[in-house]
Amino acid sequence: MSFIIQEKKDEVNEEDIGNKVLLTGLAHTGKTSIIQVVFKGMKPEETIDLPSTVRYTREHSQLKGFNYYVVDVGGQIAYLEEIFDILEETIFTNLNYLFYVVDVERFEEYYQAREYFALALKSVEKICMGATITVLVHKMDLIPEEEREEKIKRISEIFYLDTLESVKIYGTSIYEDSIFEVMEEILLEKQ
Ligand SMILES: Nc1nc2c(ncn2[C@@H]2O[C@H](COP(=O)(O)OP(=O)(O)OP(=O)(O)O)[C@@H](O)[C@H]2O)c(=O)[nH]1
Ligand SMILES: [Mg+2]
Repeated sequence: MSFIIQEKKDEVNEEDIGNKVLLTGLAHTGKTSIIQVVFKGMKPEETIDLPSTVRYTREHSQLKGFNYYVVDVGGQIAYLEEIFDILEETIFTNLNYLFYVVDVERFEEYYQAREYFALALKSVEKICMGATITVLVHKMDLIPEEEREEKIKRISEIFYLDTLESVKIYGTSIYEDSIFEVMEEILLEKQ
């Protein structure tokens, strides 16, 4: 069944696709939830049992009346390895926006997250130079208000963001307005 869905999605014509948006990051960080909540109107609590994304999905979506072509890459290592290898051209060609999602609660994965962030930067530099890159420090609802800035600072340091002036970093949660504010700020800015 999922194989058939994947095949159909692969038939999507990349011409006239609107802005191409990629969400990537390690497994279970909340990428599919963000897409479902922001673009599809799913309620945050309905994301709890979303299945892990297999390989990747791509589909046309709308935000505030504008068209986007949204690519969601499953965060399991085998799928990440694939997008920086045999799928690199498919995933990164014509990309306008890259969102790299980090689960703020999984601090033991911050360094592994950096590895794949670095690969994503390389692919952007090679294939879609100029794409807007944003790091989402996600699931912020799980962190007390007074500790949030510190988490963002920590991930900025680990990701060497002080050397990457064009990359922005935000704290987000699907249970708060932040995910809508950030996605709209970034995606609607040039419309
Ligand atoms: N507390 C909290 N949980 C969240 C948030 N966003 C997503 N989740 C939960 O995180 C879990 C994983 O979400 P997914 O969207 O499937 O994660 P994913 O990054 O697409 O995972 P893969 O497809 O395996 O790469 C789900 O149980 C979501 O409900 C958030 O902002 N806060
Ligand atoms: Mg997913």
